[in-house]
Amino acid sequence: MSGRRRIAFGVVGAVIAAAGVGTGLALATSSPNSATASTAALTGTAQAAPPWMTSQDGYTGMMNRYGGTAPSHGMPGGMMGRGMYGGTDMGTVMGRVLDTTPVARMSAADATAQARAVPAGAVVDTAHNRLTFATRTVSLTIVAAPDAQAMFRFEVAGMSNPQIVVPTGAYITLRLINADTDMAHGIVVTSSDAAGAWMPMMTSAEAIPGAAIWALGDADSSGAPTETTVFTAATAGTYTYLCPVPGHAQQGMYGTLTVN
Ligand SMILES: [Cu+2]
Repeated sequence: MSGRRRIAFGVVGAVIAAAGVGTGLALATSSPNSATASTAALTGTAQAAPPWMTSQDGYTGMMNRYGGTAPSHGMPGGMMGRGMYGGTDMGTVMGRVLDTTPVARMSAADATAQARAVPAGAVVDTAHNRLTFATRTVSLTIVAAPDAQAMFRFEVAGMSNPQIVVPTGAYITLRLINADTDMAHGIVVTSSDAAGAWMPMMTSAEAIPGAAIWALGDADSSGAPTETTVFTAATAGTYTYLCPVPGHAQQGMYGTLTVN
């Protein structure tokens, strides 16, 4: 392993540690207050610690495999502050390693078709880049697009990062497909304005229980990784869906989920 790779994985270790701390703090501070009161009213499939934090196949496994213990001095500022295209993109590193995690996959052709398909019960408004569901049962497929198509974008019903509108109380089955061959992507529904943060995973728990698929590895010759989660949008409001991989939301990988 080159020195550069080792540095990259060291950074991943730091991110894991930081994300762990961040998540811990988020959980610890989730007692009722103005910021989280609405969350308490929401229902859905409870999700404990994100699997990547504990799974041997996830970030922890990545640390173990590469002998990484998190540097106590925190992030190398230069690397965390830039380098999106310099070979140190966190998604690139994560995608490669998460690629070893067994998940369901679909062909690239199917992933492309899913990115264009209009979900049942939904109306497409391309003029407003909006997808509106009239039904309370929502089956939503979101595709993290390959770079060639749209870098750092979610593709839904032929639109990029559309506003998604669902009725209050909608039971949402959310499927994420990572069609990107060289980057990990995930999706989290958050109530906060975290899209501009470098590491939204540190500061944002999912606003609706269950509304998170933290990361899927690279698409490869065996197909595009896909995972499904379910949650209920019980409380009206405006939420942000974003990719929690460091830097991706900041690069524009986010959109609005409106519950009304
Ligand atoms: Cu991403």
